[in-house]
Amino acid sequence: MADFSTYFTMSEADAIEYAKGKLDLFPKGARLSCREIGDGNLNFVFRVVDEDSGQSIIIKQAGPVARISDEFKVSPDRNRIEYEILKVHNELAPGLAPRVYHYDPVMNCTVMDDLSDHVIMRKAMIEHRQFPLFADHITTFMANTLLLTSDVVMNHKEKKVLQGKFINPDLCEITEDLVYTEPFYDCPRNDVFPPTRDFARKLLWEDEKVLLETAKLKFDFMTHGQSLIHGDLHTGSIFVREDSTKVIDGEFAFYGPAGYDVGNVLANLIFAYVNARQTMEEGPEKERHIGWVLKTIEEVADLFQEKFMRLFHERATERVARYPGFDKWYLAGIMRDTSAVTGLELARRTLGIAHVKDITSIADEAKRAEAERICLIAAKTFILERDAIAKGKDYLQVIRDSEARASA
Ligand code: SR1
Ligand code: MG
Repeated sequence: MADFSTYFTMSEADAIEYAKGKLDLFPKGARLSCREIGDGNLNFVFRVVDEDSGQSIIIKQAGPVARISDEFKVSPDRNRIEYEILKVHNELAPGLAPRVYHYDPVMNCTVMDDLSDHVIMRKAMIEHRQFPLFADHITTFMANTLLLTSDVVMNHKEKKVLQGKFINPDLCEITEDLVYTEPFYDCPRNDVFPPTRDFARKLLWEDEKVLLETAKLKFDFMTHGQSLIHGDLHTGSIFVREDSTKVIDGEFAFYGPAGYDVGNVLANLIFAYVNARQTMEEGPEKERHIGWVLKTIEEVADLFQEKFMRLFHERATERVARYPGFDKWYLAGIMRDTSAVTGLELARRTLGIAHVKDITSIADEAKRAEAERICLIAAKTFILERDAIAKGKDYLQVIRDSEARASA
């Protein structure tokens, strides 16, 4: 039996032994079972269940390479980052992240709440389910975590110490490559749906204006240590239930532009919208569902700004941040980044290596091709027109305009 004193990639049986020998979360002699349930790009996720009481936990282990491809050699230190960010999220946004119990720097694993009574939001959105509290929950999460870790609120020396804990070179490199660079040229690693290739070439790859803006945005991402961001806040990193939202998978966390998180949420809601638009049968159910998704997009942009501003006025400690007009200037910068990142995420999930099921599961080829055109046209607008896009209604207008242009 392993004593877990040297790292190895665990099997389901090892995870049971680990829970019995290294954790104090189950009664002695409990009959434990385990299943590996990870379906993300990077890690192994073991669900360990006490067969008698039904009590369960998650053990998440980082392997030495990414699951999506062993081309990505990602430091297992990402597991420490995930543990640390879960503690921060529990403190700043209570109830909106799983509780975390244990971190093991040898086995590179973290133990947290099992959220099996929730469902991964991307999956639920593809099933066209609705979550009426989501916009409220996620905007509280983002306003709290992004403002309260910034220099507006935190003591600047303490912020720099926190920033030091979240230096995350390997995972930042993935984002720099996969989000900011590769989708904007004919990179061999891209996985482009054949009917989309020529369209992408003309719309994005051959447009020097677009390329220049993505270059500026990449340098912002690498140098603007504004807030402790989640760094990968797409709908695959969010568990939902009708009455509950939990943010998971914070291994990409680092000090970066606050708009990165908000833009990720908005772009992934747009993918959900496009999926419903292209796959649902015409009728009142479709109308209701897409109406809810569009309302959610609008509310995420607007509620985030309201809550951020309110919190800014309650919590700003930095003297100069309280000078009249600074609040609006600061938030306008975040919303400009939000628009740009919405565009980058739409483009990279369509053209790059890491796709989203909302689009790839559209079985009809012509409908998928149209979906991809909508996403790419919107992507370009969100990037180039980022100075003018901030309110919820601006997002809806871009979606409407992109739909009209995609089918023209
Ligand atoms: C190599 S990892 C590919 C993608 O999966 C993660 O969830 C991030 O979004 C990353 O870009
Ligand atoms: Mg992830």
